[in-house]
This record gives sequence, structure tokens and C-alpha cells, in this order.
Amino acid sequence: MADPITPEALFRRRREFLQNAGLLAATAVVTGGSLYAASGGGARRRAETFAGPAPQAPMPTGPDGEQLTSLRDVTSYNNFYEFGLEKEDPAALASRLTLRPWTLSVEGEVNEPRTFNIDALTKAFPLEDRVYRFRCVEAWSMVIPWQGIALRALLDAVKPTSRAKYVVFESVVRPEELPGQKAQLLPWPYVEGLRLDEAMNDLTLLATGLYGKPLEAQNGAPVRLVVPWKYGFKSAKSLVRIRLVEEQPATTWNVVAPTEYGFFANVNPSVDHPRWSQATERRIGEAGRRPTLPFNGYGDQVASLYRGVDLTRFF
Ligand SMILES: Nc1nc2c(c(=O)[nH]1)N[C@H]1C(S)=C(S)[C@@H](COP(=O)(O)O)O[C@H]1N2
Ligand SMILES: [Mo]
Repeated sequence: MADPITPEALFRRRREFLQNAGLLAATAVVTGGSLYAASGGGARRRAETFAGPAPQAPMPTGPDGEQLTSLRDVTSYNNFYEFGLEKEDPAALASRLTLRPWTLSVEGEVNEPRTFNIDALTKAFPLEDRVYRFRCVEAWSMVIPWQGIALRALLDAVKPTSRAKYVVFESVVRPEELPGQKAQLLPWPYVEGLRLDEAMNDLTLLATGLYGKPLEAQNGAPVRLVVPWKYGFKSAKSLVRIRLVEEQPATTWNVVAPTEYGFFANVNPSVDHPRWSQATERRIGEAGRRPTLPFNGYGDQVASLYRGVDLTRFF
């Protein structure tokens, strides 16, 4: 059966085109994943892509050849409490959030604070493709092809002072547009934080798109954090402010339930949530369960950040 012309199908074909043209090799190396390289690259797949739809073409794959989660699942099964508590609420109510104009300020312990118009941000820094596993603390997971800028590029540009030790991420506050804020489901704004070295890690992304399209509001448009070795709640959505600070910041879920959600929130199959096991996960779109990997499978790139840290105590 031919692909329907959906953004997902177009994305897939664009990837195939780039692969066939040999243009994705650099991406595969930069991301450290076997993502597109693992699928065999362009060598095996030929220009038949252009003769028409390529029904047998495999989806671009995630780390270790894992299938991408469908665009439909990625955009309709969401956590975004500003819109409500149910997984369907963000997609259903997304159109209420006004996405332009939008600015993102970067301030605090920096020598050159800046406020970016969102459209200027994506022109000021190289746009990167990153396919990452995404693991929610609720023990479900996805594999998502993001586009965005390396957070490190942005932080380097504002020149952190020597006092900067942590980075704080603040989501938008607009109770008139966000029913979960009006209902005070959580203390707002939604705030998350990283240690500066975590923020500077090559994996850490400020995502502005997925599947080759600008983010939709339910996924945190126009810009959200993605930290693939940490539980999903660290990936704060619809950011308006990034602040560099000296002390570890108070972060939303850690304040609401400190025994359940630690500041680090590294994916760790051997530290259970008080109310459920973290040993396995349900990959959305798959039957059965998968084992959860330490650091969500990114230990090679990030385990060294926690040398000497008791990850059971600092969960
Ligand atoms: N501002 C804000 N950011 C947020 C959340 C939220 O409720 N508000 N939920 C978090 C949680 S728990 C998860 S699992 C991810 C979900 O991202 P996704 O819906 O794009 O998969 O967003 C995170 N970022
Ligand atoms: Mo989550």
C-alpha cells in the first residue's frame, strides 16, 4: 500500500532522500546514536525512492534500530498539565495557546543576557536532527525524531559567569489560554532545572520541531527542553525563560512530591518509583514491555557526569 501523504510519510521520504544522497552521515555521528547509520544508510537503498512511493522502505530508526513512535502517537498522547490531566487534553486544547509572537530570554549568571524572538533563535544556531528514546516516569516510552538546537550552543553564546552552576527552565504562564493553570493543577510556572554540566552535555537539546515540522503546542511549541537520559518531566515545554543560577533550583515535581520525583531524575531501572517499578516500560505502539535501560541507554555519554554520586539517594 502506498504511503498516504502525511507529514510522517513526507518526513520519512525526506530522510530517505538525504540518506541516499549521503547527507545524513554527519548527523548519525554527531548524535552518537546508530540512528540512521544503523538502518544501513543509503548504500542498500537506491534511487527507486524517486520512482514513486517506497512501500517497503523501513522507517528511519532510533537507537539500536528501534522503530520511531508514530507521529500520531507522539502528538496525541501527551503530558502537559497546563492543558489538563488527561493524555488527550493537550492535543484537544492545543489551539488555545498563542504561539506568536514568542520570546525566549536567557538571563541570570551570564555576561551577555539575551532575549530571542523564537524565529530568530532557530536562525542563530545550527538546527540539528536527533532521534532519541523518551522515557516518562510513568513507565511508558517513545522514540522521537526531534529537530532543535544544542542547548550548549545557546549557553556558550550568553557566556556563563563563573558563578553559574545550574540552569533553570521556565514554561509559559497564561491562565487565560491554559485551563490547567486556571484550575491551579500545579504551582505555575512549570519549572525544571539541570546542573550546568548536564545542560552542556552534547545530548541536551532545545527542540523546536519533530518529524521535520515545527512543534505543535501539545509537544511544547515553540521550544521545549529534551534531556533523553532523564525522565520526561525534566523536559519542560513551551519555554519563555532560561536562567543560570548559583544554587540548585526548586523544580515543580520535586517540590510537589519530593519522595517520588528527585532533582536528577536520571532514568534508572534499579530505583523504583514509590508506587511502581521502573524496571520495565511500555513502548507506545508496541505490545508487551521492554526492559528499561540505565540512563535510558545513554550511559556511555552521561554516566561520567555522576561519578561518585549515590544514584539511589540522589534519584
Ligand atoms: N510545561 C510543562 N512541561 C512538561 C510537562 C508539563 O506538564 N508541563 N510534562 C512533562 C512530562 S511528565 C512529560 S512525560 C513530557 C511529555 O512530553 P510529550 O507530551 O511531548 O511526549 O513533558 C514534560 N514537560
Ligand atoms: Mo512524564
